[in-house]
Amino acid sequence: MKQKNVIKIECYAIWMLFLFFIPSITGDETADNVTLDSTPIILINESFESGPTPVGWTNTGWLWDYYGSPHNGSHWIYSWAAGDTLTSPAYAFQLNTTFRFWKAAENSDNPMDLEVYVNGTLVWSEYGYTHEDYQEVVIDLSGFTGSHSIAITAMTSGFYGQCVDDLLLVTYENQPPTISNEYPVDSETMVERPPVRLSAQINDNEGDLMNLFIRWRSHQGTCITLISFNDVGNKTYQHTPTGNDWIWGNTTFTWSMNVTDGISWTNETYTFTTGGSRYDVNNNGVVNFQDAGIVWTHRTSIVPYDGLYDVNQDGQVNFMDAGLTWVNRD
Ligand SMILES: [Ca+2]
Ligand SMILES: [Ca+2]
Ligand SMILES: [Ca+2]
Ligand SMILES: [Ca+2]
Repeated sequence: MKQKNVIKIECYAIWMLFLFFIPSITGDETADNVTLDSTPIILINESFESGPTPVGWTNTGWLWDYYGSPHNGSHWIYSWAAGDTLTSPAYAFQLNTTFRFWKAAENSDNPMDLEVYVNGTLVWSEYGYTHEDYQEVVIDLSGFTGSHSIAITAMTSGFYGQCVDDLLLVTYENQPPTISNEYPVDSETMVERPPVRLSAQINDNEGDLMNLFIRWRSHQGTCITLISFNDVGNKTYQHTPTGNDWIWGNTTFTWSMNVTDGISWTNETYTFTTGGSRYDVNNNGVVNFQDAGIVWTHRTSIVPYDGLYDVNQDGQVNFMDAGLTWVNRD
């Protein structure tokens, strides 16, 4: 078995001086653009190194705790063949994900290559490095959100290999968007018909751009998107209802705001009930012979949506609807 260099006293002394005189370097630069109340989530840390290959990982060729000295702690991983690949299981990347590790070449006369992939995309590489001392690699993965695996591929030359130690994968908890100040206010009654708007304010604490869908449940019971907004910021957004779909009197409408910041969804469902009567089909505030006549006129309607005249909601417009309208006149 090959022997590694022992602790270098001079490096240790320099490091201690560095810490003593420049304490500000201990700040965590990964948190630069994270709001203060974001919670860090450690996905991979030292406990990963309890090897052999942890459950869920795929390992072709890397060895555990075999050659060389660890950077820190008691374990590390070691590659001595070209193309050894270590692949993590999928982790949920939220905000400002950062992957760090320390690497060292076993022998400065034998250049090493190292590559890091996220879901098969090369995100970092270094070719021909020869440093026998451990050096830290910090990879900003903030461009990745969702479920991803990380792969580390080593390419070594000759008999010597390379060590990787102290893997650290950190992400920050995302705060989902919020929805507030809906109009019409949830459960409101006597709402004018059609309502002047369906609106609500959306907000994302981290300032993430959002995709928003304003939807409703149609009279046929189908969920329909009324309008959508892509890559928008904190503001009030609205749909303006028009047409017969929105002027039934004394009817409860169900609608929703569905918003995502690309990581989390927030969904709110609201109802409101219109004022007036179902039989006031011309929406003029009274139910009289005119309404009954309009319903009768539409009894064989084949227009795409004739639900307005289907006052008994049985799926067709016929003499019964006209009769009911007449019976219910003011
Ligand atoms: Ca370690
Ligand atoms: Ca967010
Ligand atoms: Ca009327
Ligand atoms: Ca009917």
